[in-house]
Amino acid sequence: MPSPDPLLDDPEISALVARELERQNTGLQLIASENFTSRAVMAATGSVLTNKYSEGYPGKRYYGGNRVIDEAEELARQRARDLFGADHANVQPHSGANANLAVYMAVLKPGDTVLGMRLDQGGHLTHGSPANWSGQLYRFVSYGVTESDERIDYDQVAQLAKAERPRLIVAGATAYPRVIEPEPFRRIAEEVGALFMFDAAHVAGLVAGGAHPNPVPHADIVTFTTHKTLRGPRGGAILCRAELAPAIDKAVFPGLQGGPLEHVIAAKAVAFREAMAPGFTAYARNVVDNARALAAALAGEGFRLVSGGTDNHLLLVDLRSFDPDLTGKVAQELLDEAGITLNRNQIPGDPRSPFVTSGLRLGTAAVTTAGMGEQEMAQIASLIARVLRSKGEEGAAVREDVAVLCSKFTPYPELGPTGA
Ligand code: DSN
Repeated sequence: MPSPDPLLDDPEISALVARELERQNTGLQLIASENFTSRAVMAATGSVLTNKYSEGYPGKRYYGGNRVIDEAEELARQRARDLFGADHANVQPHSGANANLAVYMAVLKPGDTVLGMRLDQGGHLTHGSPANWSGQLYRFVSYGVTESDERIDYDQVAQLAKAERPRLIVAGATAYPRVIEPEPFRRIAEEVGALFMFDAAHVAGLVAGGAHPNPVPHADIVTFTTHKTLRGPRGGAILCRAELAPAIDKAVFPGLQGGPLEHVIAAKAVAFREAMAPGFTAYARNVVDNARALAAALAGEGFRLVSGGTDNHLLLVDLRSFDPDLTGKVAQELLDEAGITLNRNQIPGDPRSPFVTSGLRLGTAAVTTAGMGEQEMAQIASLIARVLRSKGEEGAAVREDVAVLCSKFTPYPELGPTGA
């Protein structure tokens, strides 16, 4: 007799899922790249679509039996095109990193010059870090933020572009709290005859909800992930101009990946539909309003905000004004003990290593999905300050207060112990 919840047949994994559900329901999830998906997204991810091999694309597969899968993937592609107003969508990349690699494979030759934002200024590993294949295969030249206002130095981008004549200019970031304007990048790319790629991994949901400018009309290629502000399943996608579509598709498959994850692609389609619903505009606006409120409250507690605040879903905190000896690593660990989950992050010009850091990165996408508003942001700032001011002494007491706060904003109150 099968059990009502099949995962219970595996006691070890079901116990771990139950513990993770408890952690997500009872703690503050402030990792800027995370969110809580809908149950519909999770249902598609856990569906029979996981059983099918479907190398190729709708209408052109290498295995039989793909009539239904073709319809599901075509629906995902259509919804992605409609959501962002793009000519072409490839929804197969397993991740944002794969999406970026596929673009580089499609439009570059090894050794080609590319401009990208430096990791320690807010960029991403795949924007040319020497530790990543992007920095090893291609000749990345990095731009950063100005010292004065810690915002993207568009003059530096223009100067580097003129001097280096890159084949591709990459915009986008993982730890940059301000709007990234696509137009200046477009103009610079046109001036030097470069292609322009916008990595919208972090802000895709803000773009979909109308809270941030849409890069699609300006960029030749836009990559994004589906699981951050967009609130879909874990994965990546690529949008591009029609003439680049054959090269992009060829780079994703057979260039980089094998069988696509059609259950995840169906879940991406679900998320795209959810992002087209009227409520998503209010969600995107609330994410930004909450980030601003959290930034203001943290400033009130004595933390310095990199660039003075935020325009998007994330904030970067410079801990040194609060406590010159407190590192990002220690702060992250103390807050983790108190049920407040976030990540340490280098700040521009950070004297400490990426493993230690002087900063913290916080995001409001998940807590906003859970229903929190500006009042709760003020409470969160005060809880964070209590933990760090007491050097963890008050961690246990704060853990209890966090649980009380989260009990009013539980993301998955209706799920059973194994998440089914
Ligand atoms: N790991 C993601 C983030 O946290 O921003 C980027 O890949």
